[in-house]
Amino acid sequence: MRVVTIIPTFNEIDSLPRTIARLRAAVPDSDVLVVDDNSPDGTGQLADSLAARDRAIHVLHRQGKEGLGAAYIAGFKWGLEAGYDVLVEMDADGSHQPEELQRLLSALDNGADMAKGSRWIRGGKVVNWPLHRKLLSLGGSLYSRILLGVGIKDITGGYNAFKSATLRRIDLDSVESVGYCFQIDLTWKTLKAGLTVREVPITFVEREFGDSKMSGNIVLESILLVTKWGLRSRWKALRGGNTSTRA
Ligand SMILES: Nc1nc2c(ncn2[C@@H]2O[C@H](COP(=O)(O)OP(=O)(O)OP(=O)(O)O)[C@@H](O)[C@H]2O)c(=O)[nH]1
Ligand SMILES: [Mg+2]
Repeated sequence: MRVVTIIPTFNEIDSLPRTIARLRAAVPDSDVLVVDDNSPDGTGQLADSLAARDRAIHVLHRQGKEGLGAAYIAGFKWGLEAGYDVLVEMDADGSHQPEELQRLLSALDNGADMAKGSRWIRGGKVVNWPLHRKLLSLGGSLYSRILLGVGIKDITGGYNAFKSATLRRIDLDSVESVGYCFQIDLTWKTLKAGLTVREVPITFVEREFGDSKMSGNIVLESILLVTKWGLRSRWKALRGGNTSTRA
C-alpha cells in the first residue's frame, strides 16, 4: 500500500521541519507532499531542502495563497496521478499528531473509505485551545450535523485519510469551498457517494509556532455553504429523491 501524506503550508517555517521529522519517524512508509503557496517566509525553499535530503519528500509549489481547499485539491490530483493508494491530509502546525496516523490507516485497512480524526468522540481530545475555539468547533459540527443530517461528530476536522478510490469517486473539481469548510465538503461528498466514513479519536494540539489562518470570512463561508447544501438536500428529499445520509 503506497501512502502519501499531504501537508499544505503557508508561512510554516518553524513548524514544518518538526512535523515532517515526526511523521518520517512515526510512519516511515508514508511519502510526504508539501503543497506550498509561495510562502513569504521561505517555507517552500525549506521544503525543497528537506526533499533534497530525503527521496520520500516531494514539494508542489503554487503561485500564491489560494486557500487550504485549493492546495489540497492540487495535492490530491498530484497523488492520484502518481498512483498512491492512500492519501492523507495533515496540518503542518503540529495540531495533528503524526504518531496517531497509523490509527487512521488501520481504519482504512478495516474497511472504511475515509478515516476522519475526531476530537469530539470518546477518546478524542483538544489540548491548549481557548474556550471560544472549542465552542466554534463544536458549534460548527453540531450545525452541520443538523443541517446535513449526518452522524459525524467532528465534521470540520482536517486530519483525514482517504483510499484513492474514494477521491476518484468524488468530483474534485466540484469542491466549492476554499477555507476550512473544505473538510465538511469532502466528508459530505464521501457520504453522499454512499461510502463509509469512520471517526477515529485523536488528540488535537494547538499550534506552538506561527499564526493561525482562521478568520471570520472562513467561518462565514462554512455557515453559508452548509446552509445551502442542507436546504438543497432537504428540498430534493421533499421532491422525491432521497439523499439522506447517515454515518
Ligand atoms: N498551501 C496553503 N496552505 C494553507 C493555506 N491556509 C492554511 N494553510 C495550511 O493549512 C494548515 C491549517 O491551517 P491553520 O492556520 O493551522 O488553520 P487551523 O488549524 O484551522 O487553525 P488554527 O487552529 O488556528 O491553527 C496549515 O498547515 C497551514 O499552513 C493556504 O492558503 N495555502
Ligand atoms: Mg492549525
